[in-house]
Amino acid sequence: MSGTPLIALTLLFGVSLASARADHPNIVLIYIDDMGYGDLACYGSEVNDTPHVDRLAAEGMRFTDFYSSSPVCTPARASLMTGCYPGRVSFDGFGPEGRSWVLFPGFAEGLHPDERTLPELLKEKGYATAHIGKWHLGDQPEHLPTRHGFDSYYGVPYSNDMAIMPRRPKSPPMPLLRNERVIQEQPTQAALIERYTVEAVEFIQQKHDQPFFLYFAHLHVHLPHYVMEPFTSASRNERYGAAVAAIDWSTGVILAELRRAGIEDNTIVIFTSDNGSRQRGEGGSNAPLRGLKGQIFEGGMRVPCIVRWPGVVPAGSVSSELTSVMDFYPTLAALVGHDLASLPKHDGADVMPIWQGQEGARSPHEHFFYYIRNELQAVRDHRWKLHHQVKAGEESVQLYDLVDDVSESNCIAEQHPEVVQRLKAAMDEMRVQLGDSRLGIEGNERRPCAVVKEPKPLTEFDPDYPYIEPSYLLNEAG
Ligand SMILES: [Ca+2]
Repeated sequence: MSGTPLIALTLLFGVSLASARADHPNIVLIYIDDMGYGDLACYGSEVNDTPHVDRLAAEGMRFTDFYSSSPVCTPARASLMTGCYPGRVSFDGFGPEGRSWVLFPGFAEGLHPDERTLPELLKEKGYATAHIGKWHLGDQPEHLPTRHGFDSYYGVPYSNDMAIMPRRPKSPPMPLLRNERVIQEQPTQAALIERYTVEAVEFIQQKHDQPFFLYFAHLHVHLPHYVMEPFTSASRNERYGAAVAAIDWSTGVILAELRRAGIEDNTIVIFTSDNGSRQRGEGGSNAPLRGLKGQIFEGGMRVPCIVRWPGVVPAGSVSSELTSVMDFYPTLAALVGHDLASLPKHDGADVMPIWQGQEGARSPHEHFFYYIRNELQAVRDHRWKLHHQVKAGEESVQLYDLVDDVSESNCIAEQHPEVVQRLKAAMDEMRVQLGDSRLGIEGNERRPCAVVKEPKPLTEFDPDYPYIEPSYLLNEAG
């Protein structure tokens, strides 16, 4: 008699523990810089070898219609942290008159302290949070990752071409930060992926018995391509293929570490890119999409995305639902128990039913909007994409059927005037919210970013300092 309640209690306790773990899985978000839609073997590349990332896709879900919020770095990363289109958090123009599209060393802007970032939301629910790699959301002390929800930071806070190089020999040397301290100036770039990966492994080893969020943002495959051996020798696609292989290796190390720690099944692994490839003869590919980094054709903004969560996300699945980088914020916030209505207004939506492969799960987004800085230039719904631009008073309209014409090669605007009108109206509604500088519309839902007075770069060129200037110092940028 007396044993029965004890067994029942144990079972009950066991069940609640199991569900608590499911509610607070670890999250590893691997974020690539400038990786194109066609750069992974599991997305059709025949020149890059990516066995570990391919395995991630085979064990999880691969998305065919996943978007970054911007075709360049800084705005995309602001969306990742806030779940918003860049304009909603005023991350769509920087520097004098907002003319720069991304942040440069010593710029004044950063995320506003009132924003509740993704790592802050996770931290509130007991997560250990670490950011490794490229931040690119402000290099002033007030703007660093440690001020926006990360317990720790290790990395270069912006792009890897913001460094001493032949064309800019007296630039601020590239800073490597530990939390908020510069621990090295102008590190050897080829070695950084290994240093970052070791840091990630150490974090997993230290935090494996509590929920953690690891945000690992690579410096590859942004130019310049400094890549370590043995990847350069083995590459079939020159230095670009080597950079992709290095990322794949690092991903394999992280997956192995999760397995060794026994937390593979209780960890969501996300792999995606901040924008499409430059695709200007450096080895990158957005195939079969049209367009490049910096453009609102699909190749600029539609990027690879893979989500693995064993037992929850169906293995080997493919989703063509429209999702975006902005969806991680509400999806993960809701998962750990936040009431989404209590969060600052955001543009992403909880897409967990899609991740779970629920029958009939559909994209919660009626539209997706494509911005160049604060200029709204295109919109898509589930089938159609309208480009609507005005240059020197001339209106340009293109309409494509993304289901039948993913490479945007056959404009059918004349055949579908009603679709053009409907999508134009959707753009006009969005302009009321987030503005459009080209049309002189301010936007009534824009929240300010933070701006510091008297900003300055974290480092300063010192002619007497023994910087590592290897003979292979490259002049590539972009
Ligand atoms: Ca980028």
